Amino acid sequence: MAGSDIAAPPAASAAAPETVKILIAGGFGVGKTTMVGSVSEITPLRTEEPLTVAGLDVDDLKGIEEKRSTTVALDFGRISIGDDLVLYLFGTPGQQRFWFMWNDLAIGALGAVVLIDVRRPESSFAAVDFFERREIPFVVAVNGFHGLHPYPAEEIRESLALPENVPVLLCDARERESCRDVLIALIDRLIDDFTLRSKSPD
Ligand SMILES: Nc1nc2c(ncn2[C@@H]2O[C@H](COP(=O)(O)OP(=O)(O)OP(=O)(O)O)[C@@H](O)[C@H]2O)c(=O)[nH]1
Ligand SMILES: [Mg+2]
Repeated sequence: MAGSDIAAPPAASAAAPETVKILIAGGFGVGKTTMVGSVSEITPLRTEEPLTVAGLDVDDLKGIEEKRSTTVALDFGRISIGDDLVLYLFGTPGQQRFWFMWNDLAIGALGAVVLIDVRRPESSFAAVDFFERREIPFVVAVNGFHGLHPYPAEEIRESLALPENVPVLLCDARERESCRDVLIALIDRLIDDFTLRSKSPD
């Protein structure tokens, strides 16, 4: 009987992955909900409400006349990058009347994707300002609606007056791989920023 009633020690459990909160932001109808849904490995949480005649005065549908619903609070999804990193994705609402929620959504976020509709880049200018002012690192992802990318990334960088350390990527918010590449570029930027900070003398 010696030793038979001694339970074997539990197998060493793998270290829990790091979790990081990321915002998917940008103007009205640029494809934020689509991006979170394309890339999430869980069924995303959505808070979509139909656009109705009552909102015609406040919902600027110019250029996105086919839009039928809008995010009224947030999107939520999750994606694992390898075994040791999990990204929690929070999609912001896009309409100006819901922007007050961005401050709360940004709490604890390590980084952001600013999504731009290639046909209406001005609709995401405020999102660029938002993250610049709060010094939250971000990448710009240009969603080529209908897969069209008439402007090279460098032209878009110039038009937004973005510094060299802000990656600008061309993407398709409907394609998982494309959205994943955007998130990996953001993680690379976060690592670069962290490395730079840890080398700085103060
Ligand atoms: N053709 C095309 N349609 C897209 C693309 N991305 C999004 N859409 C469509 O455009 C519409 C708006 O996309 P959403 O993902 O709801 O945009 P959003 O930024 O979340 O919108 P709000 O939350 O209302 O600001 C939806 O009908 C999408 O199916 C794209 O890359 N190409
Ligand atoms: Mg949305």
